[in-house]
Formats: sequence, C-alpha cells, structure tokens
Amino acid sequence: MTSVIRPKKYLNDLNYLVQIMGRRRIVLKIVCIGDGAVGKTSIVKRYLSGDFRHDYVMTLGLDLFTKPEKIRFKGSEIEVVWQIWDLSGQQYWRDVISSFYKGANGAILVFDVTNDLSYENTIEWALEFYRHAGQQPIVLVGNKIDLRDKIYDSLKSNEGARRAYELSRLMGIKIPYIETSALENINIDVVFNTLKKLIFENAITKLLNETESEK
Ligand SMILES: Nc1nc2c(ncn2[C@@H]2O[C@H](COP(=O)(O)OP(=O)(O)O)[C@@H](O)[C@H]2O)c(=O)[nH]1
Ligand SMILES: [Mg+2]
Repeated sequence: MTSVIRPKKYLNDLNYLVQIMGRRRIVLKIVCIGDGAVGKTSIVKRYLSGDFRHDYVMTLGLDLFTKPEKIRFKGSEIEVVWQIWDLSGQQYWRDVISSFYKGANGAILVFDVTNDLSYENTIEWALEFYRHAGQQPIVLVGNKIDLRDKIYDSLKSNEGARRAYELSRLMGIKIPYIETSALENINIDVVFNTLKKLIFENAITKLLNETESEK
C-alpha cells in the first residue's frame, strides 16, 4: 500500500480504533498489585458496586472481576470489557504470577500510607510488573489516608508524589500519584478513570503503530 497512516493524527480517535479493529467490543485487563493488606481488594470492591461479574479462579488464587462499559465517542459506540485481576490471598505463589500478569494493559500499584515497608516495596512491584507485562500504564495509589489523623508518622503526600516521580523515571512512563481511602470512598473513581484513560491512549497508539508496520 502506498498510503501511510499517521498515528499522531488519529490518537484518541475511537472511531478510528473501531474501524481498524473491525469490531465494537474490546477486552482490557487491569491488575492490582502491592503488598498484602494495603487495601487492594477493598479498592476494587468499592469501585465495582455497579454492574459486574465476579469469578474466583480457585486453582490459581485469583479474583477476576469483569465490568462492561459502553463508551461513546464522536457518535460511535463501543463496548469495553474491563477485566480487573486481584490476587486473592496474602500468599502469592510464583506459578500464579505469570498468568496474573499475562496480557495486562495496566496496573494499579497500591501502598498503605501507614506502612513504610509497603511504600518501599512499590519499586519491586513496578519492576515485576514491567518484567512480565512490559511498559504499560501504572497508577500509584497511597491508600488508607483516613488513618493519617490517627497514625502520627504516616507517609505524607509529597512522599507519595516523589515515589511516583522515581517510578516514572525508572519505567520511562509518566506515573500519576493518587491518594485514596477505600473505607471513606475517597478518590476511588479517580484511580480507575485515570488508569483507563492512560490504557486507552496506550492501546490506541500501539494499535496504530502495528497497523503502520503491517503496511
Ligand atoms: N482505615 C482503612 N482501612 C482500610 C482501607 N482499605 C482497606 N482497609 C482495611 O485493610 C485491611 C486489608 O484490606 P484488603 O483490601 O484485604 O487488602 P489487600 O490484601 O491489599 O487486598 C482490611 O482490614 C480492610 O478493611 C482504607 O482505606 N482505610
Ligand atoms: Mg486482597
């Protein structure tokens, strides 16, 4: 073919995405990562109060939630099925890990603002995600901010922001930092909406690059 499609021009154009994919339903996978007890499951459950299905993958110790969403863009409607994967137990078996990360389009990386070790371990989690899933969008989440009043030496906002900056440099992508309370329902929607937007931009760019290289 002689005509060349310029990806930048079509970035964010869902019409175009639908056109090149030839279908109106896409599945996108989000994984929740971070130390045990930081609030990953609470965050997912809080978010998924609406229409969703919950499948527990018994043998693997994984919780898998699916949430369909209709997205309208410039007169075109597509169905996106979000798959949200959460490790069920505190015990993370190595053989589960690769199926868990396989095909992930993005990650929610959670630490607990009252737990220094969970903050330190965010680097390891990000690197592990990168090793298995490649360079995909990540949102860093500092959870349990409702406990800041009670726990004197909790991590501060600027420490979370600094960690996001360090992770961004390490991973070569911009990683936003968002503070949440699953308990008080603070910023839970913001986390998912931010990540979804990043995943979309990323997916569209990749698809367009693939289309480009096939020509
Ligand atoms: N105070 C407070 N507790 C929370 C919050 N999120 C989760 N928790 C509690 O922290 C514990 C661990 O939560 P869970 O969601 O199971 O963590 P996970 O192991 O990362 O999935 C539970 O007792 C939750 O009730 C929060 O935002 N604030
Ligand atoms: Mg959990």
